[in-house]
Amino acid sequence: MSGRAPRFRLCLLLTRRLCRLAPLETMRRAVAGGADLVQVREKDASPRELLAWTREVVALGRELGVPVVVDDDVAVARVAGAAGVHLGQDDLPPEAARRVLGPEALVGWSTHDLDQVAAAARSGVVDYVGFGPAFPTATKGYAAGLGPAAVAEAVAASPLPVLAIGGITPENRWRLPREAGVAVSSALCGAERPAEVAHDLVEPSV
Ligand code: TZP
Ligand code: MG
Repeated sequence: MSGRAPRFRLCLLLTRRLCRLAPLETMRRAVAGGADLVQVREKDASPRELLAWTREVVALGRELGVPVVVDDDVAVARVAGAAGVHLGQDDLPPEAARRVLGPEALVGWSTHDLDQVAAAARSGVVDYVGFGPAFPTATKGYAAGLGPAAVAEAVAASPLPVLAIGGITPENRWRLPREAGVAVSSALCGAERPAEVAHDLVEPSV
């Protein structure tokens, strides 16, 4: 897929505890700066709380015209009317998520090596893959990243769009292939000016 425009250029991984501004304000500004996908990522919320919060994010997503996917939880994605779900390797298999959410839903799958990238393509039900960690990140406790070369290999091998993830900032974005979109949590959520950070992630200056 080298040279192809990424399906999504910037996914905001929205986690309330990491947000410097009010979380919905962070989302509003990140989308204004160029985020074109939002993932609700709340590892510690109860299902009930996650559902209530996801409904708020989905409502804002509709207002802003940006799709919202839910990390891990297919039931919450469906009940909240989200655009889809983002699955890890230990979550429900993507085929099951597709059956629950239907043909129009977005189904993303986290991958960490080329075998997993190939499996995502073979599944026939995955819309995009996350690939990482690209760089070390405290957000998920990775002391080391796979590195830009591994991301480039994944992009070259993947027939599906790739969102690189993990430790990505405006300063290191340029090291990743342009054909990959990026999924970013702390650099956006922790920002005082999320629109500017989003802009710099979408249009790296170098
Ligand atoms: N998967 C791999 S790294 C990561 C996830 C969810 C965390 C991304 O967060 P940050 O803060 O952008 O490194
Ligand atoms: Mg997960």
